[in-house]
Amino acid sequence: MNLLTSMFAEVSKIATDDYVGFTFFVGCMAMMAASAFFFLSMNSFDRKWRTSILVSGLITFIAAVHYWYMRDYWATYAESPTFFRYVDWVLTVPLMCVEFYLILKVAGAKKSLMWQMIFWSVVMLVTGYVGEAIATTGAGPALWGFISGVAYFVIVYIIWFGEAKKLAEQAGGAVLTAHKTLCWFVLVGWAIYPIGYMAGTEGWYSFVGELGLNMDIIYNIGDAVNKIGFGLVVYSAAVASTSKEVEA
Ligand SMILES: *C/C=C(C)/C=C/C=C(C)/C=C/C1=C(C)CCCC1(C)C
Repeated sequence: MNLLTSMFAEVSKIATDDYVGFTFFVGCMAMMAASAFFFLSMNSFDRKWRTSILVSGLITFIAAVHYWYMRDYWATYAESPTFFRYVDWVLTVPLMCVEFYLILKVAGAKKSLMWQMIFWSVVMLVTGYVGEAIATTGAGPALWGFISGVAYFVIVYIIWFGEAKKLAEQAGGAVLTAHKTLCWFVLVGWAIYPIGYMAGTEGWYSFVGELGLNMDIIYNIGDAVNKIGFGLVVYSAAVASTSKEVEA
């Protein structure tokens, strides 16, 4: 009996209305399933696509491990696992920048493009973390969130109008289609995060939280959409370009 109770004590209950706990759980499963999918399908593609698919799998795999922790953290403390959240992002968002570079490599993308994007993504995340976890009072969150937003728009500019766009147009075909879709993911999908930030921090935008929106649920939805979605865009591009080569 003692053994049984101590065994069961390891597992915390999820209340039926604990939507944060629920989305952590489902997010974790979805990231694991997506990783298995990307890793196992990798070798059916042409060499030049394999690294891109591998990176898609790494992104969802890193997220799966973090979601495993975040789910437990939430279940134990009923608090937002801010630290794990940002460790996850600071690893996976730069990998998404690498993904842009990898698909544009056929058009001659330079490493400098990748490093530029990685730099701005790290600025975006570090300043976001400061606003969410360190400078959490007064004008802090709004100010740091604003700086983070500027870095975000620099990334949007590079891929929509800058060097990345020119390269995608030169490449054409499956690369251009994939690039365009990824651009929409960054403009619309990534914009989910600042909404979560506004819902969870204090500032002039407190009305967002008062609407009943929850930061963790919004972040969890954002992660599922963006990490799995990004990977699937790259996967479709690989499928499209591989089947074209078979026909030819
Ligand atoms: C897989 C994780 C991804 C794609 C995370 C993306 C995160 C962002 C685009 C976060 C952006 C933020 C702002 C633009 C302003 C407020 C602070 C942040 C960090 C939430």
